[in-house]
Amino acid sequence: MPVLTEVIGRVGLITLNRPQQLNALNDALMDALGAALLAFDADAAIGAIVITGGERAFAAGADIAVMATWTYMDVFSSEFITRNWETIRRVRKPVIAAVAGYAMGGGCELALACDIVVAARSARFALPEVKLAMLPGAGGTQRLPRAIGKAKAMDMCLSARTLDADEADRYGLVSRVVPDERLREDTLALATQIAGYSLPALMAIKESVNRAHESSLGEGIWFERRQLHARFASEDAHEGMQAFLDKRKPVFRHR
Ligand code: CO8
Repeated sequence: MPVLTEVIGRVGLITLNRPQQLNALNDALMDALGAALLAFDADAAIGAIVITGGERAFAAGADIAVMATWTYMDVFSSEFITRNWETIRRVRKPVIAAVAGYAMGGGCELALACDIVVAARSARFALPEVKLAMLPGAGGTQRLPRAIGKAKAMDMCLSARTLDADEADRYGLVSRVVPDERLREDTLALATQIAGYSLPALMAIKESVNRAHESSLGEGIWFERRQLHARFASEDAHEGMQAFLDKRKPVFRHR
């Protein structure tokens, strides 16, 4: 099985599972990942999703052994990237990457496609495609500059520079850094916390933050404002505010 799935409370955990190849992302793995993401996204019992790898590698990138013989027509006609990477963009629930070891090439891009990245101290991030005379083609040239700015992104893309966890944290590529032995526990605790909030609120927030990357500031502000107005149609929002005033824990109906 190229990915393993587990349900822990309201969290759907997906583990990339090609350890011998450092979780290199072949089509079978990406198809399985897409199917697992869509299944958790559709499951009312799940409020947040975690994607993780192994101790040595989150994922070392696209499977070079497979790609080496592909032609232009192979990738064009099979819709390489589009076919299974667009699935990740369709997921409406929060997705957290829990990264230990190598997150290289497509592995780094997979982390960048997640909403929150929790890095273990051992995490190493790089886009080394230039060494293969390739380019970061799973969103890397677009998401990385938006995450860390042009100067750092150009450095990583053009020189294949590797960032350790602290550098990645400082530059804004990751959300938090934790000791390796706490990666699973801390990420699950974070996901459990998030999964306890009102799901429509989480989805509206995710859509709004993502819109920041896809529109002008003016358009993004308008989108956010309409999302805010829509919150006033939500029972959960009224419950959340009333619970604050009553000094009690909110009981959300839509999780
Ligand atoms: N593809 C296929 N096999 C891989 C890959 C890979 N990306 N990375 C590692 N492996 C395999 C190795 O071939 C080796 O196999 P074997 O034991 O049969 O020889 C095994 O995994 C262990 O790897 P190493 O022996 O190399 O382990 P080291 O600890 O010495 O080195 C590194 C670890 C530094 C991560 C090294 O393996 C490495 O540099 N890997 C390649 C990293 C890379 O270049 N990634 C970018 C790939 S291109 C890409 O991602 C394009 C993105 C756009 C498309 C995304 C679509 C999914």
